[in-house]
Amino acid sequence: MVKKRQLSDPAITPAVQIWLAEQTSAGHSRATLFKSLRASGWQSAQAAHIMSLTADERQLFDGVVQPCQTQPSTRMPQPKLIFHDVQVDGGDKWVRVLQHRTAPDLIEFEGLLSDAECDALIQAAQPRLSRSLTVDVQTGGHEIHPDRSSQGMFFECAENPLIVTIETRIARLLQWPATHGENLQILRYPPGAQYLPHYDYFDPAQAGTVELLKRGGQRVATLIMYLREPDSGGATIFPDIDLAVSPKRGNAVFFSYAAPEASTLTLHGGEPVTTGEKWIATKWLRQSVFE
Ligand code: PD2
Ligand code: ZN
Repeated sequence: MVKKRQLSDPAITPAVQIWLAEQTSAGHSRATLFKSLRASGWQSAQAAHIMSLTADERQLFDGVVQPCQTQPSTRMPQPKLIFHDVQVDGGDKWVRVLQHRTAPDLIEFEGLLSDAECDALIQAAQPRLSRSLTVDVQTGGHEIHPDRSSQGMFFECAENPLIVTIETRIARLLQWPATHGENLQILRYPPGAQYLPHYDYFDPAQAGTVELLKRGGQRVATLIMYLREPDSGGATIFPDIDLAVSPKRGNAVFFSYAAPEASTLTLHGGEPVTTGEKWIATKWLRQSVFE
């Protein structure tokens, strides 16, 4: 019979913590790690505690709910603003809030990423760039589209320690599990490149949406992080609320949409870069586990 371990068991630290960090860096999913802990004798609540899982994740990894259940979540990604909206806990650092709006829920952050992190992301992405695709709303697949003239790539989930660090910080900052998001995307906009105004959620009226929702449900929020600022142009604009966010290196803009509707006022676009190059990283958050 498998020995039941206690939360106070000294084996939890540091050995388990080191094992967890190594397995995460090796790219194993949180679900896989949870199952390994369970197989080696940890109770579900203990394994969830060790991995800091949310109640939803624990249920999902325990098989109580199915990954593709698409009932809308009542929770939303939502940074916990403290000290009168001045900063947010990112786990390994505090991140300053430059502005906070409520219709839509939108926050502009300062210094979410360090200069070294921005450079490392650009350097790792550069050799892997190709012309950015947009979602084909008819089929749920992807296509080249004139509305989007940037180049981009996706990192693998937890593909290296830098990605793990950034994903972990984002999860803490937005209070949303790292499992409930698409892989980090990098985009490069040379002069003239832009992203015409659009919504990031999948339009329920389009035929391809059923297919897209099978992987993690709807998108519920977007985090755009600026890695390199162009010399001119390239602001992220929100036409419905008359807002333009400057693409300042290390900063980020977060906005959420509780329903896939234009009434969320989350229409947004990337203005053409006029001189220099703009680089961003985008994280799209989903209702449930994206696998
Ligand atoms: O680069 C931007 O400013 C931008 C604008 C609109 C990025 C996205 N959307 C996106 O990545 O969804
Ligand atoms: Zn967008």
